[in-house]
Amino acid sequence: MKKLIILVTLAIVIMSCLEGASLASMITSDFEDGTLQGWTKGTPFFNPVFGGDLLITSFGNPGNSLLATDTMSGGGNIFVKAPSTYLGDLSSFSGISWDEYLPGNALKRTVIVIQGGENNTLFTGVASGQSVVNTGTWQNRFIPYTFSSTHWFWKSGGGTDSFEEVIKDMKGLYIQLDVTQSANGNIEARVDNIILVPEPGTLSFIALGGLILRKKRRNK
Ligand SMILES: [Ca+2]
Ligand SMILES: [Ca+2]
Repeated sequence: MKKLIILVTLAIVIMSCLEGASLASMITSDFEDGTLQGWTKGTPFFNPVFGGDLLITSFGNPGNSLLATDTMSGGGNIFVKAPSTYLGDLSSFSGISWDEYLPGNALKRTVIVIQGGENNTLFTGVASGQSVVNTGTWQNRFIPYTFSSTHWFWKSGGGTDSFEEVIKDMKGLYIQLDVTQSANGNIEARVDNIILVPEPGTLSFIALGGLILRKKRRNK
């Protein structure tokens, strides 16, 4: 009987941890509260010139989304910088996912830049299908947090940390939103549902935890 009590207590402790983990492991920005949710203007490069503005509009996927406008002739480095919840040791995450909506005059798609490691090394991340500009609909973009030569490009002039070192110690995540040639109030890319995607293993672990929890609640 004593053994059973210990086992049940242990199970409850593990399940409470799982409940916490499921909340902590889904880092998402959906802009539904009408704020930038910690995203700020910023560029990963030296002498940064941020030639635009960031707005929350009701044109989202669904609800609200983050929109960048170009306010400088010739355009600037219109990057949006992630809050700290997207940074740190990301080696246990599968990758980063976001939805983009491009204006009709877009010439390119959104890309990301990550910065990290001892030397603040920079890598540019490109999702699949970069050559095709899909306008008029929301499109999902995903980049894995494991190295592949089709997705990741070392930024010349940046540091010399390996890709793995950067992923283990990420200090900056930026999304490039300048997708058109024109400037001066021009509408650039919109983004929504920026998700730090957990490993499939973590997901099934969370799903299993959820199942156990539901069963526990039903049995109450
Ligand atoms: Ca939204
Ligand atoms: Ca532009």
